[in-house]
Amino acid sequence: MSVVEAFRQAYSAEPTTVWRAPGRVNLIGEHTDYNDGFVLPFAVPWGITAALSPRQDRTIRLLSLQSSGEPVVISDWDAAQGWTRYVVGVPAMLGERVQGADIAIDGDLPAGAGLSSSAALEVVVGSALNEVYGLGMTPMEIALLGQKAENDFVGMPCGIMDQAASALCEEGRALFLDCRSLGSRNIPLDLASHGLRILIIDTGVHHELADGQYAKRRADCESAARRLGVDALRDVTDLAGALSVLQGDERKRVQHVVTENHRVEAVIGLLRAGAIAEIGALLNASHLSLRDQYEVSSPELDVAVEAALRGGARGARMTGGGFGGSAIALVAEERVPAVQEAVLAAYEERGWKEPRFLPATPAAGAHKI
Ligand code: GAF
Repeated sequence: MSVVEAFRQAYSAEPTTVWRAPGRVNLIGEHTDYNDGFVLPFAVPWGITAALSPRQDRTIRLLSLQSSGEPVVISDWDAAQGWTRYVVGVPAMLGERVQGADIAIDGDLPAGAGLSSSAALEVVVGSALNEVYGLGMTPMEIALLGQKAENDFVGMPCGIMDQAASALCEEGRALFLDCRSLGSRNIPLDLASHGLRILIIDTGVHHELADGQYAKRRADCESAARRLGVDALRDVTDLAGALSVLQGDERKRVQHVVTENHRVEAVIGLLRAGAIAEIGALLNASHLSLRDQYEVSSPELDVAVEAALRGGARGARMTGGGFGGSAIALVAEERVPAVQEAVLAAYEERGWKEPRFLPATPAAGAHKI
């Protein structure tokens, strides 16, 4: 059943609008967004579709095609439970500018793959509310609203990357975002004409503790910035000098963030030069830095990356927050079967659950359908 049919059946009315917002993978620029740095995500072909009508009271009725039964009726927004908080958090952050809504949602993002279903949910709801309540928000303002819902309502201290990717990406392009100025450019990423593919390797694993670890990494960065007397790690220009006054975790986090920002800029330079295949070494360096300096990888991600490279990938790295989720591998078309076989064999050897492979083609950001 389509989301519009589900809406009609549940609420006996036509929806006022229907929007779709995608998930994302991040090509490079990991754990840099909340350090005012650079990121380069692109939207994936999977996402969340929402049919929505405004209501005259402050009630949200919410139906998901992925959970059976009747719509959930939420009148006390603060008391919303579980995944519904990602939805309700959005109108909650808009205060008196909105009333309630009847919503039906349908998602085709692979669950638990770390492809930002939460950001897609926030952005799709924000986009639809923006239209029906005539709020006049730009896509970046919708992204910031989604981030605020996640930070202040859900309680996850994420940066802006995922919501910005979901709101601003364009088909066939990656989004180069300066997370301080919020200036962005859509950079062509024409993999097919170079005979390349980006393969998502979904490890199917999500380690507990991840959320606390994310907050801890962010706190490490903020305390290191204070110690260095800079507003954010983006401002560290003398890496050797910074490392000489830092110790332990702060030292490692700074090493990652500063070098990762340079890697994003280097990838941008190569993409502009039409040298996509050459970004592989930078993807590899990013992974090692996330594994050894930022300490957010996992055995499943490391094995996926190492096996992909053994199978002939041009580069590979974990993508997203880490501690499980997905890795990406840049692979020449003809090497795709060999890369998949190498990863499958490595997982089988360890008795791990089979990973899933998904081809990632850069897709469009949020749009009305
Ligand atoms: C998660 C967060 F939500 C993003 O803001 C970003 O920090 C990412 O981890 C790491 O780059 O997806």
